[in-house]
Amino acid sequence: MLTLQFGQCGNQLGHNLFSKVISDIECSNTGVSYGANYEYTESTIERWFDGVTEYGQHVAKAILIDTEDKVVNKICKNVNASWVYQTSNIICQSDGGSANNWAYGYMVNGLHLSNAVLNVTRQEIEKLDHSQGFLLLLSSAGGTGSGIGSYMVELLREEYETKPIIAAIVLPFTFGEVCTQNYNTMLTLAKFSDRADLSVLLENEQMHSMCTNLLKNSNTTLHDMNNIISENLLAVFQPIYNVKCNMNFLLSKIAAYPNFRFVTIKSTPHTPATSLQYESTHKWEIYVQHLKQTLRVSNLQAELTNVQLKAPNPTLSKTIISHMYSPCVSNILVTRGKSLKNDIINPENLQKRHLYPEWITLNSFTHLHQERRFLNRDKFLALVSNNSKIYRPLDIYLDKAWNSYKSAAFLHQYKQFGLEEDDFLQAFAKVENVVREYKNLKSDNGN
Ligand SMILES: Nc1nc2c(ncn2[C@@H]2O[C@H](COP(=O)(O)OP(=O)(O)OP(=O)(O)O)[C@@H](O)[C@H]2O)c(=O)[nH]1
Ligand SMILES: [Mg+2]
Repeated sequence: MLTLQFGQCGNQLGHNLFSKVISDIECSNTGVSYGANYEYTESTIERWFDGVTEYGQHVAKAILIDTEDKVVNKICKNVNASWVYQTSNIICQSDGGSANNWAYGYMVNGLHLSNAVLNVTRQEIEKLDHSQGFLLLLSSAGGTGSGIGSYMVELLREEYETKPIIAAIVLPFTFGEVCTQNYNTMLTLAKFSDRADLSVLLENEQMHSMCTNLLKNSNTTLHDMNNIISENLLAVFQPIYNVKCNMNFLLSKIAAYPNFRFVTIKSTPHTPATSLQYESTHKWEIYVQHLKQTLRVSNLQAELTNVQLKAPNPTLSKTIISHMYSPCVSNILVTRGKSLKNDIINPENLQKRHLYPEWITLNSFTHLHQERRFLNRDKFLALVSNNSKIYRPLDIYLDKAWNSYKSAAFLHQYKQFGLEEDDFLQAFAKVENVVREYKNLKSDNGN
């Protein structure tokens, strides 16, 4: 897998991700035999790294792209002894960024840097015998990640028609930050909706709430939020037992329908570092039930039903049976940790027909398991879900962007770099279409 990190967010997140990969394989209490752990470590290294330096550091299979060098310089300095980035894979100009402007990123900087990015990509792909595809990391709100990311996803799709492209797109807080973030998000989602095979949407607002509510972290930083995002991604991408679980396999299970290529990842348990030693581990069924609850249709009291912000609760999970669930195109449940005779993993709850529309016949549910402990936890579960709820955040950005567009706010900033009204209208139409498709999903029970 070749990772392309774009802009501040993509680069900081990528750095966090690779560091966590190393922490995962360096964990001493693996819960499995020497041989099983050896195999896990080997396939982890094969997936994320390419060779070692003369000092024995693993070299990340990654390309770093930015239009200002502050972040890239910082993360390259901050690499611990076990791994490094390849300096020739850093494509960075020191021009002060893309000014939170998708058009500047796409039309100017994308054009300017794309040849360099493609050349390094080609070299990397040639080196990697069975490269599985691309993982693109970016935020949709700034100018570089969103604009150059969008430019590159088009070029990569053209050049590598059949190679899987998975994007992890960080969505901004719905309030505040920068005023152009809604346009940038719209334009980015429109490009990725049909170029990437799969886009994992990661809402900063949700990550922030998880840090403050679940992890009791009152001074949440981007780094803390990246920790959760990386854990979500790695729970899915780290090796799985006994399955040829490459990107193509995952895509065939979760993104088999071209109109539905957006997913979220929910994971559990998340425990504050301070109470880790006191917290008892629940049975698997409690966690599976907890993840199912994240599929509940939220009502007006959104906070009450934002299950990700709560700890799994055995009594509650058992008593609540008849909720309305958001219709799902597909779900993948990944479980990591030991399954015991008196505590087996039964994913049946997520397999229930009522979660899926009648017309879904292909691979609606997949369960993947790995006995080896993940990041030193007894149990860790992630639910990759392609479900109707995804339309909600998209609708919010769409609405906000459309309101700005109607009053022509900030449009001149985009037009000065050659983006036309028609480009906006096409992007709106594409994202509206995605929203409509997800909104119209109906499950068997008519939800
Ligand atoms: N989760 C997370 N979000 C980030 C991080 N860095 C920035 N963001 C979010 O990303 C958005 C801003 O985009 P950046 O990635 O900073 O922008 P950029 O791609 O560098 O583009 P320009 O700076 O405009 O050239 C905002 O929504 C930030 O909240 C990070 O490390 N983690
Ligand atoms: Mg930047």
